[in-house]
Amino acid sequence: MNYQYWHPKMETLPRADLEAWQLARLKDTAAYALRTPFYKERLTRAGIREADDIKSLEDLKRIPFTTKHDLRDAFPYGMLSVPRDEVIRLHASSGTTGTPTTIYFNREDIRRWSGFVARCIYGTGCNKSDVFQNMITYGLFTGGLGFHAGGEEVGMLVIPSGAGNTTRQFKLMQDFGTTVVHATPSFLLHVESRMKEEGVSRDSLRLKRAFAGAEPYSEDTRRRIEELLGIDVYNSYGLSEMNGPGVAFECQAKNGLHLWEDGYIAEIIDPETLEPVPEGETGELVLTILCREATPILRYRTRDISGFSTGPCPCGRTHRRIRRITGRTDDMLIINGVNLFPSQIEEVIMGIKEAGNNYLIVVEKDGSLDRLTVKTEIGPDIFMDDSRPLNALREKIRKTLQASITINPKVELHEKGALPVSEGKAKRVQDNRPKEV
Ligand code: DLL
Repeated sequence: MNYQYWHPKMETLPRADLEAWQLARLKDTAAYALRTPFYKERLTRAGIREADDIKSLEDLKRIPFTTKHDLRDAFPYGMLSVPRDEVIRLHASSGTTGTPTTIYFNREDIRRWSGFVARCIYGTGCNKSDVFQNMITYGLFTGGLGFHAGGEEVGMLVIPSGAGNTTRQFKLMQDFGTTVVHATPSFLLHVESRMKEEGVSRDSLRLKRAFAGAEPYSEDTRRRIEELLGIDVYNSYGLSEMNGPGVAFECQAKNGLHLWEDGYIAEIIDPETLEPVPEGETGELVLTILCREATPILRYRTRDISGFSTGPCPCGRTHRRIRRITGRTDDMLIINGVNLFPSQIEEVIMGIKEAGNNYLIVVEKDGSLDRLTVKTEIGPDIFMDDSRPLNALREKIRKTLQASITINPKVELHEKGALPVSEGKAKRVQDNRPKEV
């Protein structure tokens, strides 16, 4: 494989140099953080009154974690560390679960962010001859503008199609010969299942690659999208608190996501004890941003569950890789005392080829017990009026799920297109149990 690097020197920097870079950048970031009342108080209490009080990367551990709660408390301007006039953009989380969190960027911050996204895109083998259709939400969400800028930086022809409207997406793909798309994995699956109805054949498209992220998905889902569309799918990870996309990305070796350590310091902790887990073990990802002046965030608890991949990557990059994120610590369902992550269900469904591309997990109370129902669309080769294959599929899903999750779910099969589709992040779980107070 001929691996290509956007920033060859930085992407293959020896570890010692990378750590020296991180230390210098951590000091810069702390200097900006000390300008905000929130961090001034926190850092001073940790014995860091000025940036030079940080002598080594180990000193990071003296700084307390930052949580989503802290960012909300600081809304709207409490985390801003440069004069308002220097800020040229903001992005915000949707705020559907409470006060939104806002991140500010100055010109340099935007430039650096675009550079990281360009690095991700280029590392998958794209170049300026590509036509890139960005099928993700623009606006306050970082996925649209983040990838847009990265794509332009690489020099690709960027089509800012945004999410939704599959008919128009197909038209754009055909008119302009789109070679690369970016979307959530659930939207990619939806696009694929609409192809037949829209009379679009795979051969009428010139697609080669897709970037898929913004929500968890399994290796089986990746494989399904790759096989159905005949393309390469690359996993893309990021979060708005850390700019958005461009934090970690798969290279062409596709064995873990390189986390750009010149832009971020990553730690994996045990979410209960808050201590670091042994190297390679799974835990909660904690990130410190090193590439943003206007909103520095130190030791942010992402709630995302992952771990470092071990061993070097054949691509030659020195930046450590994290494993595919399986979910969030706050995603976990407890069904009659058994812990369950939605990703475990997804893995089973996507591994059964007769099952369709969409599913929904419903949890309800049945007396004092919890009841789990998994609603699944059927694949194109099965018909709702043909009861034998239908019953066989239902039983196959039920048995495989039971063996995997040790809970016996009810399985409901639905016609293709019957379950709700989201243009952005998929809402896979409906927990209808009364909330405990
Ligand atoms: O989703 C940024 C983004 C846009 C990433 C486009 C990739 C592509 P938020 O809306 O703040 O930002 O949501 C961040 O989404 O903490 C994870 O829980 C989840 N997430 C993002 N990427 C992945 C991924 C954007 N590849 C939250 N795998 C994160 C699993 C992901 N989960």
